[in-house]
Amino acid sequence: MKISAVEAIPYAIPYKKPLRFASGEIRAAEHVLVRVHTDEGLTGTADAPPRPFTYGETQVSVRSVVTDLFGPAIEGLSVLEREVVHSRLNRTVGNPVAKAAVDMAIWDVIGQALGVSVTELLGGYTDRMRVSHMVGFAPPGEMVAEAERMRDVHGITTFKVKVGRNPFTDDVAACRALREALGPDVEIYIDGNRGWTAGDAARALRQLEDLDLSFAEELCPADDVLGRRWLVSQSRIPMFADESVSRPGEVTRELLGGAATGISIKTSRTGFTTSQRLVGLCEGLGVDVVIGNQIDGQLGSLCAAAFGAAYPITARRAGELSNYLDMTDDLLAEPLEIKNGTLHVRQGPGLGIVIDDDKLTRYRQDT
Ligand code: MUC
Ligand code: MG
Repeated sequence: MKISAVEAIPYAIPYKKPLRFASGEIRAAEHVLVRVHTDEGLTGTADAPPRPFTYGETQVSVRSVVTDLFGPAIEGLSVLEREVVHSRLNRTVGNPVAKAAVDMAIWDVIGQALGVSVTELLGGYTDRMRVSHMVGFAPPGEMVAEAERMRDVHGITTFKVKVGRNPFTDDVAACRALREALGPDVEIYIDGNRGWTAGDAARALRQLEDLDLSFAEELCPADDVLGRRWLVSQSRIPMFADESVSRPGEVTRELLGGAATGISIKTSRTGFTTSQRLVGLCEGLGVDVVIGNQIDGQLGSLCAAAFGAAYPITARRAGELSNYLDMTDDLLAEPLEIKNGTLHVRQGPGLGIVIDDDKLTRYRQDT
């Protein structure tokens, strides 16, 4: 079965409220729906959520690189020639989100052709993921109210709290309010999106010490090379790398350089093929991972859950799978449902994605 065309459809769906964090904010999901068509009539689907403030990709650039560069480079290849696909995509160093969507859509086609789910194809470890909810910047009372709503309505008991503000004491106050309101049984960790200096991060971690945080993510920039090592060397909790590790080589450099002790894997950034390599790399090195959220909609969250459920190392921690709840609408014909803090993987074949055509017509931006 050969790839006959790759389609990229820009669409925009507003958020109910903006999600704010140290490196930016999201008011609308301005994503690109990627479809890989084949000569046998099967079509694979995935989502590309550009993050201009992180990787520099935009909705316009993703659409253009998929239709003008990546699509033509892989048309005519068999969907099973995955290494050829990747060697052609990886001639380009950047554009992780565009590459990831093409990769995941190809896995969707393969699953459909074989009549099995992508989770089964990848590893088939379990059929569900515990869910972690990401709480963005707001006054502490609002952050607490959001976390309580997620706990009460969806049963979520793991929370990633955005930090990285200046002064850092605002974040310390928010984390303290969350721990006091939610009690000792919920899991809390923090993500700084490079907002602090290593010195402020060290001071903040000392002030947060009694809050039983599980780990901290990307508190300061990767280019603070010695600062990050210094921070890791004194931290009493694991330090995860996220946007600094969008390629396997970067993962190796950050881990072996002593600048991180855990890794966030985002399928929106490394697709299934490269994420699979990261799993092997981290397993081999004895390094913990978390399934992260690139502020995905339901399609992206479905893909992240499909991947996370495939391996013990990725299913161990709660995955960040709930931020689509902040969107006013979505493209899936059958919405995802988080119950008792758990998201079940959609059964195949493939990824089990069915797009609501009326919604796509309403939200697409190319007509
Ligand atoms: C995260 O984990 O950092 C914010 C920016 C981005 O690229 O992803 C989000 C969440
Ligand atoms: Mg992060």
